[in-house]
Amino acid sequence: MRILLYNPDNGVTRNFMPHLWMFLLQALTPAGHEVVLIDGNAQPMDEAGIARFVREQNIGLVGIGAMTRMIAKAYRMADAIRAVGVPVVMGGPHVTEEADEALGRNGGPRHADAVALGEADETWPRIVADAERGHLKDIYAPVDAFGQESKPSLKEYPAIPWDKINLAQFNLVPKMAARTLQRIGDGWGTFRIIPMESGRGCPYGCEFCTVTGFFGDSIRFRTNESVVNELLLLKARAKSEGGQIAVFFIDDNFAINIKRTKSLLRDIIAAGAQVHWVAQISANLLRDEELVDLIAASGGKWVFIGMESIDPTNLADVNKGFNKPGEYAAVLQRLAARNVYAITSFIFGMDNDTVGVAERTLKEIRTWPAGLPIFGLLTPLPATPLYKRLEAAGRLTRPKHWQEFIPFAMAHTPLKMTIEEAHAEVRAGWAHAYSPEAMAQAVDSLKDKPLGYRINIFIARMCFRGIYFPQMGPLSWLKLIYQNRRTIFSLVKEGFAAWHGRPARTAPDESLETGIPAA
Ligand code: B12
Ligand code: SF4
Repeated sequence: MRILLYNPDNGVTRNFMPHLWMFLLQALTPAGHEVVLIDGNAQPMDEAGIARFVREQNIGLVGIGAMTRMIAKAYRMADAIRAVGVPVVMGGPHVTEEADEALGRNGGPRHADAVALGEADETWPRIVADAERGHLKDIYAPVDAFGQESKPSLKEYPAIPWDKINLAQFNLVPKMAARTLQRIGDGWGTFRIIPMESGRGCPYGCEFCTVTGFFGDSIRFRTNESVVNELLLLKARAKSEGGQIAVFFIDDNFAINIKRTKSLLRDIIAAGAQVHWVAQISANLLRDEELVDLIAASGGKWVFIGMESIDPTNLADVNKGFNKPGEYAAVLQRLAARNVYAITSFIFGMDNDTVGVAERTLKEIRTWPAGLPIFGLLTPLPATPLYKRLEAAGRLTRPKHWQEFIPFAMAHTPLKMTIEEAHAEVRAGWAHAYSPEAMAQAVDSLKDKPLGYRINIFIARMCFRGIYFPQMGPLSWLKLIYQNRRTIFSLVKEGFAAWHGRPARTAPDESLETGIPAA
């Protein structure tokens, strides 16, 4: 049977990284089936396009995975596929919490023939077998022989065949530049950000987060050996095709068990398996100097930190009191001292936020080493403690907000601001943090660093914004480039000066040790 695994885009912004679940389920598919992957972020498709694709390619089963904000599109695509007679199974965090919605059991239309609840590592082979026999069940739940929920152990993790998978759709280097760039340095003909997990689960239970409920509060890890082998495979592939690879460790808290993280990083270094990598680590775990040394030595370039707020009352409200705003600056300096930078994530519209929260936050950010700030709004995702609290208090204004995805729009009323004021704050956060002046300031604040690092920060800032903020199409890119022409010109000028051996701010031998351009 030919199986299509499809991940929809949200129709507004674009991710730069493919989704792990597709590669994982592909690797877990029993022999004898052919699996085709389409990520809507890389290959945008509409309903007619996907219906044509499944018919022309003789697809016998479609698997769709989606986050809450992509679910409306996922349902539309599923409807189009089912209309041409091909069964659809849906999985992922949203349908796990809203299975009745996907199955049309709550009064709405049915979108999926079957739903895979929770982690599907062990149920997927069963789903494929049932689909082949034409006997799909409505619901597949990960349970043991006694009907108890069972979480897959990651000790026997499948080897994802990165050396063989067709990754053409995930190359971030534009086609027309690939040939030329292949000859630069070790080769830049391809550049891909690859998702990889080393463990699952998070015990912290922040109120707005899906993870503790979905993956559980006990953490499961892969063996160091399996992670190292995967890195080596990826590294070899990049080398063989004259390209670059960076890895996003998608673990929710990569250093949740510091001892184990250190042992993994030491094994990566010992095996020469370093690639440039990004990971999510909470600020409280980055107090450990040895950990930060190992992060840098093992290829760590960017750390995503869920700072959420600079206000301790807000943090306590969402059960994230372990974040201490007073130590954010020290944590970021500790990272920057090793040339590791931070993606700092903030949420506005929290209950103690008042008008001006964006400017207060930006004022703090400007005192920190340059990084990639991101701003979102507090969003009640289905089944989270936050959703339940706001629902009980009658504060949800759009209880089924996912049925119509609107970027940067609240679904409840904050306590000390209006919804419109919260929207204005998030717009101000993005506008000021990524204005041409802020970009220039970020590059300039790194004047003691090699040119490569400054170029890296600049490119990362240009690209990263596009994951969260609409930045689609060549025109909006050209506009962005034009607005930032001064910074681009000064970086290029400095690069030429260094290249021609003229005195420049940067020593030539260190000038092109770039990190990854985007995460
Ligand atoms: C990496 C990541 C991202 C990446 C992009 C996604 C990517 N390319 O991988 C980035 C950093 C860009 C990102 C952004 C956002 N993310 Co995010 N992200 C993650 C993260 C950390 C890892 C995803 C992952 O690969 N997990 C590991 C795989 C193995 O798990 P999985 O995807 O759930 O798949 C398993 C099962 O769900 C199931 N399954 C999944 N799909 C399918 C499909 C089928 C057919 C079947 C059978 C089974 C199945 O089987 C898999 C194996 O067991 C998760 C948290 C997490 N730990 O999952 C959050 C998470 C998915 N993100 C989340 C959110 C909210 C966001 C943002 C909206 C944040 C924001 N406010 O801006 C943005 C949206 C971006 C956008 N473009 O719209 C939420 C989603 C909650 C929800 N209900 O939808 C999560 C769960 C985190 C959280 N705090 O709650 N994210
Ligand atoms: S630390 Fe991160 S992953 Fe863990 S519960 Fe909080 S937000 Fe979710």
